Amino acid sequence: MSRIENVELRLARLPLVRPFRTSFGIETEKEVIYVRVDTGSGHGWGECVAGSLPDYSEEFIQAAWIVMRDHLAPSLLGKDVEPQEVASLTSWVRGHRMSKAALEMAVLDAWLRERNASLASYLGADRDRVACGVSVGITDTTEELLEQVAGYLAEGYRRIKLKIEPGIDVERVRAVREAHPDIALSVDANAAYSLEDAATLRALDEFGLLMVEQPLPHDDLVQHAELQKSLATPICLDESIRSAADAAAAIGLGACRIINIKEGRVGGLLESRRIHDIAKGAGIPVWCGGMLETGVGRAANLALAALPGFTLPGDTSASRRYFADDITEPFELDPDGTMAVPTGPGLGVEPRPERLEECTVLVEVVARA
Ligand code: NPG
Repeated sequence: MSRIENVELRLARLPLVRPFRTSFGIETEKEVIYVRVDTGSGHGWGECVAGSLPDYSEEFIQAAWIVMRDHLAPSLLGKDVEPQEVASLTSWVRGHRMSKAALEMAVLDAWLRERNASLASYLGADRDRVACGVSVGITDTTEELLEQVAGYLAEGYRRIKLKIEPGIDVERVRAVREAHPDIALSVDANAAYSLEDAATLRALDEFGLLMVEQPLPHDDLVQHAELQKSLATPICLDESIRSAADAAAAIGLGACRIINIKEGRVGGLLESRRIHDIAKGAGIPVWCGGMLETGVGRAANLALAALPGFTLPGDTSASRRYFADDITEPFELDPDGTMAVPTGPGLGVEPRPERLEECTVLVEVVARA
């Protein structure tokens, strides 16, 4: 590819349609860093999924900004970088996977645009639409939850995932299951339980859930393996899987029967594909998670979710589930619960310039010395 001339970082804020509550806390607006790489002949965009607070992961916006500006971008500037080289050129920085992933996404976008190829075809997608699910935050009341679930089902979503936390779990799930006996239903604990809560988690077995996602701490595999032995419901790991090596270890230990892949959490789209390949080889279904991405990151998720091993609906919801006015043209759900995978070069979408300006609160450009 042509040399990387500069890397632009943009901090933006987009209001959320409704507050999103998980076992970590409540988010009312989406704060996001966009990364734009410019080469002599073109450009590419990436979206960094690091959150405002170091709660879901130790990564967070302010740290991501510094590590991209002072360490990662300078490692790429002035070089002809192939997408697969982003990981090796930045491997001297420990961790910071979400930041590395955002830069890799931008390089991939620019590189694919030069070749007039779509991200989905480059990754090896075998379909042009993907089945979509939706993640429902913790509500104040069961009535509110039932109302939201009914609304999403009416829109066509093919799988409902309920956020749970200790004390707001079994009865909530029972209420939703009774109202909708046949839907694909799952729960996500975001690491809020411990092995001592095994009885509560076992109580979920009677609801025929597709999976219970990340019940135990993020840095544990052994206890998940222990728990899985006594649960009928498949455990899906999210936070615990940060690399292809983690995925192989988790599968080997029997710590999960399903894996949620998020490109940011695992350091990029190429590592995501490696996890997909390992899981597929082991007969473990994967699906594409979401981190309240705006249109840029959503496009990348849709491309990934179109790979053959992604056999369960992902958290690849429509733009309007989160944003009244997304940064790109909005992604829309078909009434059959599927969404089209972008087919244009690279990510197939770009931030709309006026919307980007409106939402931007800070810009810094890291240029070649
Ligand atoms: O649809 O983008 C989405 C959100 C899906 O529930 C969702 N994401 O724990 O998986 C999660 C959760 C999350 C959101 C995690 C934001 C981290 C940040």
